[in-house]
Amino acid sequence: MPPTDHPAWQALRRHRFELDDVHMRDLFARDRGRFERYHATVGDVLVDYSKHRIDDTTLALLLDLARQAGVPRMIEAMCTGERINRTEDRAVLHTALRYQGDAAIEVDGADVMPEVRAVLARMRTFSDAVRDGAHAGRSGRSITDVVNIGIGGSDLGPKMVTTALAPYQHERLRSHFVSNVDPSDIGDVLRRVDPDTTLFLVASKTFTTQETMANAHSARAWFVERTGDEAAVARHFVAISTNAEAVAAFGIAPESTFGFWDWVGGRFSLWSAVGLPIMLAIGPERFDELLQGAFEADRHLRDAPLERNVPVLLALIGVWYHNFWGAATHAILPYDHHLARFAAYFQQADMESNGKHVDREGRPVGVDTGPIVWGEPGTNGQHAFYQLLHQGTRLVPCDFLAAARSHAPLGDHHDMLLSNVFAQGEALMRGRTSEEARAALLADDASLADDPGRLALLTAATTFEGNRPSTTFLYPQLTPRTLGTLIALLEHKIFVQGVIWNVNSFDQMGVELGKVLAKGVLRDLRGDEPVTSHDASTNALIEAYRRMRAG
Ligand code: G6Q
Repeated sequence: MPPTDHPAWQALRRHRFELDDVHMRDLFARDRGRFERYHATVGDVLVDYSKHRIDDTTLALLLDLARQAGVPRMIEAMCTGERINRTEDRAVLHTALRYQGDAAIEVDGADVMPEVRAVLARMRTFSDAVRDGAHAGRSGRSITDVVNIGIGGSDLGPKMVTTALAPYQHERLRSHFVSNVDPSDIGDVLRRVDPDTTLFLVASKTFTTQETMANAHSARAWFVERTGDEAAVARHFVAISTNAEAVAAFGIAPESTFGFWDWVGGRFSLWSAVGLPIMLAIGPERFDELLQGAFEADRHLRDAPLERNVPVLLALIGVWYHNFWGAATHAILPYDHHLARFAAYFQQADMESNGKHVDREGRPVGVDTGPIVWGEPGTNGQHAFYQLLHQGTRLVPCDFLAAARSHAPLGDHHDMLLSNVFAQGEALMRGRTSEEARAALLADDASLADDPGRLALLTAATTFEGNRPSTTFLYPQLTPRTLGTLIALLEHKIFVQGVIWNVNSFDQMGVELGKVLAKGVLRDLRGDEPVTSHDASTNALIEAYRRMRAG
């Protein structure tokens, strides 16, 4: 059913106008129990969703919407292996990759868990061997550098998690990630590594992606040229893929191949063999903790009642802003430096999943779907784009993330960091009234009272309307387990939003289009005939490129 047909959607439209003139500052002032009611804990992650333009009526209506959209049924459908990815006719079972129980999870009547566990076991054996030096390079020296070659889902997850868990990194192993077909990317990495002690992981679900295959071929050519040892490719190259045939054609043997399955979407694959660079970096035990943390969130998604279900609540609050308040974007602002790639990761997870214009039946979806997701770590962002968050004309719901303990304590740095994140959430919510602004200006410079024009100008400029929403995620420390919980909670939020909008969150036709388009243009770049097959702009750009390239 189109989302707007749900009675709750219509009720929310009316309710939104009731909240038009309501300020969160007043909601907090008249309700001492607001935080108590509007926060929850999953694993060791505290989620504060009290700084939102919501009251009990809003939540009740949003929960009605979730029920009317069939969220509970779709959660079960996903977790039990139904083919909910209808366009690709696939199950969606990243939850099986981190499942810690002993029940069967079936796709078409076959339990996938034995295979999941078998691949994990092989990954553990291999990781241990590389980490303890038993799997050495061709000259007998231990591996020092691991280069993951992959793009999109085969890059962002492993890179984000490896960066996030840098404090757990094996002391001998350095991790590198090559994704872009821009030769500068692989060039920068190859300049820094020694072929004798480098392990390449070629990660591609399809093993046909242009960028990844180009980088993999270039890495292999570089390796053979430097070592003159074709036979050593087997020791230095590993494949991670669902396409065993293409891997074999590339020349990587089955014993160096780690498989996964079509029911693992690229952007949800870090929990599969695609996570091998993570396991190499942090070790199998820590990788298990990452899976356990995610499982905690999976269990919560399935078991928690809707009204206490954090991914469901976060999804609904997002829908509330995007569809009823006109918010087009969503900012992810980690006050946790190692989460530098967290926003980039969720930019893909969200925008690729819910950037859809037709619903699950192929009809125009009729409402705005996925938000534009963006963000940078704090406090850096404060000195850059926060101006717009505080005083711009647009509404930007924000997610703040912060750990109570740093992995690298230093003086009172961490307290300073946390004082910033709390102050930002509070300032966005409270704002500053013109009376407060005026009083502050006069307290600073009493002579302004003699210049009413300037006082009015400065008062207007230093007034903050506030009422700007944020969710805060607070956790004791960024451990593998906590990170697993955080990622899975936000993955599920995206899924639930897709259910509300009735879109298929698990295909990515726009990505596939990009893969096809570039191939046609590449043929033209290689030729020297006049280019006429595109629009005038593209034809001219291709010809200009050819001239500039020539010299
Ligand atoms: C993810 C997307 C996309 C994909 C890359 C790489 O969900 O489908 O980002 O991961 O295009 O694809 P391969 O892993 O097949 O190389």
